[in-house]
Amino acid sequence: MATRGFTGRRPTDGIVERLPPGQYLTEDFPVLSAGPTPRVDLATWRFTVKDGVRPVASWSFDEFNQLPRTKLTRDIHCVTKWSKFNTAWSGVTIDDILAEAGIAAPSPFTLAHAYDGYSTNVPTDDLTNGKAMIATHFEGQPIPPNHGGPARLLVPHLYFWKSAKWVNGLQFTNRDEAGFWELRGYHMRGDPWQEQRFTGD
Ligand SMILES: Nc1nc2c(c(=O)[nH]1)N[C@H]1C(S)=C(S)[C@@H](COP(=O)(O)O)O[C@H]1N2
Ligand SMILES: [Mo]
Repeated sequence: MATRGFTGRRPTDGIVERLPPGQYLTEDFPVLSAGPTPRVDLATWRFTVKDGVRPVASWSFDEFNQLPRTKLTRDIHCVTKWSKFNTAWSGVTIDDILAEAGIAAPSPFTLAHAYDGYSTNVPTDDLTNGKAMIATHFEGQPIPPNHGGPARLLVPHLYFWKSAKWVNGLQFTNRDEAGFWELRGYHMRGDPWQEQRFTGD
C-alpha cells in the first residue's frame, strides 16, 4: 500500500539548485522602490515603443488589454539577495508587443522607461523569445500599485531591478545606455546566475 508523505525527499530538495549564488529564499514579497509609488491614472496611461527617438507604436490601457495575453510563472531574484519562487504573472510578451507594432527588434539594446522617472537597460535578446513581458496581473489579480501596477516589465531571469515597475515604454537604442541603477554602479546585464551585481562583475 502506498504511504503518502513518505517519499524519501528532504524539504530542501530542489531549493538549493534554484537559488543563484548568494541568494536566500523568501516567502513574502518585499517592496523595493527608489522613491514613492507614483499615481498612475488608467484613463491617461499609455505604453509607447520607440526606435531611438522615433515612436513606432503606442497603446492606451484599453487597447493594451486587447493584445494577446500570456502567463509566466517564474522564480525572481533581487540583487538585495532575496529570491522568491513560482511567482505567477500574466501580460503581453515583448514578442507580441513587437509583432503588434509591426517591427522586428531594431537594435541590440533596450531602455525601459517608467512613470516615476526610473529607467533600466536590458539587452534586447533578454526580452525576446518568450523571456519577458509587460505584466498587468500578479497571482490572478491586477498588480498592486506598490509592485508596479498597472503594468510592469518582467524579466525574471535577470536581477529584479531590471523589471521596471509602472512601465510606460520601451526604447530601442543602438548603444547600451545605462539606466537609473546602472548609472549608480549596477551591472549593465544583471544575470543572477553569474552574480552580475555591480559594474565589472
Ligand atoms: N519604476 C521603478 N521600477 C523599479 C524600481 C523603482 O524604484 N522604480 N525598483 C527596482 C528594484 S531595485 C527592484 S528589486 C524591484 C522590486 O520590485 P517589487 O517592489 O515589486 O519587489 O523593482 C525594480 N523596478
Ligand atoms: Mo532591487
